[in-house]
Amino acid sequence: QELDLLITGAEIITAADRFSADIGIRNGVIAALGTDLGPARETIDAGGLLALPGGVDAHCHLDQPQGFGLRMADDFASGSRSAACGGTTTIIPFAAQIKGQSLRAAVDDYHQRANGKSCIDYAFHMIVSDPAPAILEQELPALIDEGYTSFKIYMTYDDLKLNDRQILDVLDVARQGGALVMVHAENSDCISWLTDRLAAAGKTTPQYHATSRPQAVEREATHRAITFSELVDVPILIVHVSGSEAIEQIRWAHQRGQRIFAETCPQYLYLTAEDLGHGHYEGAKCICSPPPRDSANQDAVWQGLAQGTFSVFSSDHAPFNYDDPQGKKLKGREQKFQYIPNGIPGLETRLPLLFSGGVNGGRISLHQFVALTSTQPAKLYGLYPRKGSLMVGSDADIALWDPKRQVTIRNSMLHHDVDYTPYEGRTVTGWPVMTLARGKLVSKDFEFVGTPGAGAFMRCDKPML
Ligand code: DUC
Ligand code: ZN
Ligand code: ZN
Ligand code: ZN
Repeated sequence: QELDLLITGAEIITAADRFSADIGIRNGVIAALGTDLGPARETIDAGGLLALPGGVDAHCHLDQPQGFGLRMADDFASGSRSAACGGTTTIIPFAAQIKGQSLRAAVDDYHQRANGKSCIDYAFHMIVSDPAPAILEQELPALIDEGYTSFKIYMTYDDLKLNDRQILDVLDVARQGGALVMVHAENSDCISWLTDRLAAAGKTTPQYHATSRPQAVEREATHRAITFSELVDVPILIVHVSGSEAIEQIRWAHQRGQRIFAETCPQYLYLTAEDLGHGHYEGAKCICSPPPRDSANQDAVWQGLAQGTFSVFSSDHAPFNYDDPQGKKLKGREQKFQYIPNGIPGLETRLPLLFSGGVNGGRISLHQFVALTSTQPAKLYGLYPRKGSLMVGSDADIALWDPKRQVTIRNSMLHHDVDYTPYEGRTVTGWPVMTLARGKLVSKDFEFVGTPGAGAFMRCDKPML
């Protein structure tokens, strides 16, 4: 039987292996790996390129409604397009429950938002902000069984945060259902107390965002979350870990034999708190939470990646325009750090930034790169081996990398709908010059060639821990 597509000449890299083989694709699936795979309707010559499993971006926010007249800049069309052009073939954004809303209604709402728009496959994590009895007893267990096997909880933000008692209740439901809970670990009262003190002293420019959320508030909440995980006896994953102090807590837990998983993001490798102070207000472009730290902490995060403290490397893409009344500029409102929406864009730059500094910088191996950006998130969120590897039978989600290609990042070349990138002007080495999703080209030579709506919703299996 004829192949739909044959990719020849690439070196195949997975989390475990490196070998030369042609890739035969039929019906969107990898049908064969080897030589002399027979006739194909189309062929891509990938000589000199590396074939990696497409990236799985397990932490991104798309089309998430905001209060105060703010609005995210990317929906599922522009967000998935940008991801695809950066070598990512699966995204797992959030279906966020609003307090008082049923969880089922939240999930339905996000299906509407994604339907017909995403050009690559997607799954959902839920955000549980209101663990009312009916939600804990009925909705959450039912949704876990239907393929929503992970959810995020917050220890900060008034509209999202759970108290300690609620966190224990929610973790217990995860234990019973075999779900994975992602924890945003920052101490809410400490942040609001520090913020009020800064405000009283007139310190409200963007640089004070970092002052209001020092590592201590992240360290304390990380430790508390680890303690809850121990009490309930359920693994958790700490998201967007920013520096050495939270890393120490995670290592401490590992030494005690606890199953604590951890994620970090490009901003903690490439940005610092100083970036928030540039240009008086323009530092707002780099406001995210937890905030970026300093170069010593960047080194600690790199070490955590190299040593296996982290399992997952995600973008935490949370897109807001800068020069926009609905974005960072806060038109009609006082321009104070505490009102600036938290989050930065990064779906398209996630993989090249890690590849450049990590693989080409000699800090991590190619296999670690694949593990952190594709295989491990696919396993933890129940998408493996459909996603996260290049095996016969896996979806033909493939990024073809030119490992030596030098690219100076410009927002004008990116495919999101955000009016800036925090990485403007940085030069990286290595770029995914072709990306295939289910055997179809979605990006080629920095251009989007995919189809909005071609991506399918994926139900997640139980986490493979
Ligand atoms: N947490 C996230 O996960 N994303 C954006 C902002 C935040 O606080
Ligand atoms: Zn968060
Ligand atoms: Zn500087
Ligand atoms: Zn996030």
